[in-house]
Amino acid sequence: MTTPQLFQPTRIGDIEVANRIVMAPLTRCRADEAQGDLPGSTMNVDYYRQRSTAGLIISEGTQVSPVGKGYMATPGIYSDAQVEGWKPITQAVHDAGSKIIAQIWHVGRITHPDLTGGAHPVAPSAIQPKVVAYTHNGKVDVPVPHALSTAEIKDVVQQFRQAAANALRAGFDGVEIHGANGYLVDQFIRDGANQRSDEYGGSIENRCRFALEVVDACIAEIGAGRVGIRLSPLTPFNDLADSHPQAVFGYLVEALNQRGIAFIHFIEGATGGPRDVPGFDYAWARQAFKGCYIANNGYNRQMAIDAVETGKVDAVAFGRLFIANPDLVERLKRDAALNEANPSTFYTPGPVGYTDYPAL
Ligand code: 8OZ
Repeated sequence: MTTPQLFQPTRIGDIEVANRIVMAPLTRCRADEAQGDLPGSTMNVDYYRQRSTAGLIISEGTQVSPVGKGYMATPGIYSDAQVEGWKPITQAVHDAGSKIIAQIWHVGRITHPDLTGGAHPVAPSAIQPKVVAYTHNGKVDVPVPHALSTAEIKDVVQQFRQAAANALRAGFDGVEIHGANGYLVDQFIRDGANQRSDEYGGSIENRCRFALEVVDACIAEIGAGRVGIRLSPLTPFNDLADSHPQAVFGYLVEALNQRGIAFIHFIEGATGGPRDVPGFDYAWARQAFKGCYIANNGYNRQMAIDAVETGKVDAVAFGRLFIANPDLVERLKRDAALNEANPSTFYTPGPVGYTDYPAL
């Protein structure tokens, strides 16, 4: 029997990968908050090293600025100390023969001043989402965000650009712009959060402008072959929706294609939930976008093998399965039993449920 293509090498933009199995970005809330949201503890390094048989690892979301942070103990990528912190992680992954890119992230309105050092959350428009934030003071409603001025938008674009530069300095192979799941980039794209009447709102072109400016800034800094974006056209997560997802994300996919970026990482359907949500044609996107199509959401071994074999997707990203199975690639190759993930330890400090899942 020939080895399924899922397990064979390919290129994702400029990045050569040993297989088409991608570790999805996973918020784990285990950075050193007291030291300034620093990654790079021995435990963090072990966690990534254990999973470095994935062809490509996408890091947990890393905020591009203090106000871009939405959860406790998530790492940043804006300070020199954070860049230093990432280095042992990227080094360990490379030493193990894998590749790693940084997911660069701004949460926009999905946060609370208790998480941002007191800074007020920002968004395209002053529309409060029905979302709670988990802070050191407990569960709190997120406030009505401050609508960014045009000058402030330009500053955020520059923060993403700096994050891309920092990512390469830290040893990452590239970046994934977090354009999914109701965070800042997605808040501009979808009309549920964007009611602006300037050049960043209203028409589809205007609503995609911020996303494309961020993409262009990252391309200018590190080259298109090292830039990708994660999109979730249909997810209701974080209280966000769009009235015409096919039209807006169709425009965006074509604009991204023209830019020649390395990949689009699609969350198909509702994040962590049903895949069969109507409203966007992923097969169309796969044809329209000539870069690498990374698929995510609820794939199992057979679905992943079939999707790559039939050319529906180029690579498959696994989240939960990688939390619980550090050696997921080997287990999928052998069709071995999988460990169950324990959701009660997804975001808790310490090694339990983080670095203690057994390998085969
Ligand atoms: C779950 C918990 C915290 C963050 C996302 C970064 O949805 C996240 C996230 C998910 O993309």
